[in-house]
Amino acid sequence: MPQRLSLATLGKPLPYDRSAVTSGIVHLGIGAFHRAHMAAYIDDVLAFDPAWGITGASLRRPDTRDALAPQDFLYSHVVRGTERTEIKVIGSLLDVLDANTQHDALMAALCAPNTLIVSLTVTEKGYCHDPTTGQIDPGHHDILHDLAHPEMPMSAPGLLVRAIELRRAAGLQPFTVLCCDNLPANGETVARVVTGFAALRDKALAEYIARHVSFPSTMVDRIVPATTYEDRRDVLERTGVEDAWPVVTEPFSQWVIEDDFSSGRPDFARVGAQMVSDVKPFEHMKLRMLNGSHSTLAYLGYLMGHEFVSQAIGDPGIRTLIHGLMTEEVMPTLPPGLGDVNAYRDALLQRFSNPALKHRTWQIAMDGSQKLPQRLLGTIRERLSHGQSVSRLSLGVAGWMRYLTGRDEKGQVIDVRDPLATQLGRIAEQAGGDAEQLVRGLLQVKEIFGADLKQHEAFISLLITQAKSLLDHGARATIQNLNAGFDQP
Ligand code: CS2
Repeated sequence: MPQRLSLATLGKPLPYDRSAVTSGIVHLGIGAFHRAHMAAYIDDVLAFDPAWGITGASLRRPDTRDALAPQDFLYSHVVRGTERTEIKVIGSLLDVLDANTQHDALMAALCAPNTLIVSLTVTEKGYCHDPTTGQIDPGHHDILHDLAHPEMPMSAPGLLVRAIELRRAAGLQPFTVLCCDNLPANGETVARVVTGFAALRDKALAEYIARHVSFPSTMVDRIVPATTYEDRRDVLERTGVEDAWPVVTEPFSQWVIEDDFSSGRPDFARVGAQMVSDVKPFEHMKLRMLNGSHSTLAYLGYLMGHEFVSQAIGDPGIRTLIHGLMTEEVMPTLPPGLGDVNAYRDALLQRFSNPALKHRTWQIAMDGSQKLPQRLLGTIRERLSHGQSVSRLSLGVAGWMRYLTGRDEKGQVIDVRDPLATQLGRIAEQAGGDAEQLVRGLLQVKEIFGADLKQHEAFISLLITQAKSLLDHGARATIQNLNAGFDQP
């Protein structure tokens, strides 16, 4: 029977004395991305500064805690390059709390004097906000709960506001709120959502937060597929110990952080993060180039039967489409000063092609209502306002609309996951396969498309043509037809 990963069974000791590490960070949303990205950077910090250990918290499910508690919260960080795999044990996670059953412990961690940073990866849907306005959604079920039970919040905004309120009452300095989610101007967005929620409770508290709490923006980038049973078996075969929840990722990692920390921070630059005064250019490039391409190839690739990103980008038609989307429709919208953007594009195509990463198109296709505004629609708006073409970008939107019909091109059911899945599915069902009804029905969803895009007849007409082609002829033919209309790269 193989031994379970733990401090006692560690093959190679950690590069620091784990018993000397104290918690300086509470992280909300202890998912695979955080454990592959920020927690790995912090693991490097601990080699020279033990004050920045992480206390993690799961807001939705206890499964991460259940998996890691028997392992002293250690886990395997598996980096799969095209040539080799490297495994490192990460020790920066000191505890994982289940917010639903350990609420008091979580509040105690948030209010601890040595907690100076609260970071978040709660995904786009975790902020209970309207993606087109960036404002808190006062009608969100979690917000309604937290307004009714301010001392027992369950949402990320509710937890942050309650902790800041208690820290203020105890005479403690506030922590810095460090958003690590794929949102535009993520620090400003979280500040708006948190002060918006506080204002619903107590305007003076909202003003205190606006005045005293730092919300630096960040750009985060690392591809992290969901961990599979095969990944667990691979770790056991390579290390000889059983790890209930390793994380798998790529060699590439990037973290750009605005240097605005009211209560101190680790030396992030020493472990490879970039400290800047303005993250926006980096975030613009990443959200539009990587994530816009990701969502486009995810929907169209899934419809064409490609389970993994590497298969989708390996399809010549999709590769030509994505190359053209980035080169002709995204890169011209990027600000100057970002270096060699052609090289950035080519590096993205290489990263997407990594066959060692089993990154499912279905995983990326999730939560499209929360992702499309910042990944595709912002770029579309900007180009439409200048009378520029958006045909590749709009095919990504049309692909998402076709995906929402819930049936793939073989007639098999698509498991559509989205906070608005019921509403979107109803619209798609009412459309009954009619492209115009599908497009016009979905464009009415204000949380996704705002009030402007449904007025743009040229864009609507293009979407209808593309959605009709996807429904009548399939994604492959539609992509071929689109690519044929352009000079090949
Ligand atoms: C992906 C992102 O699942 C998704 O929506 O597009 O998680 C992507 O892998 C990361 O942003 C890469 O940095």
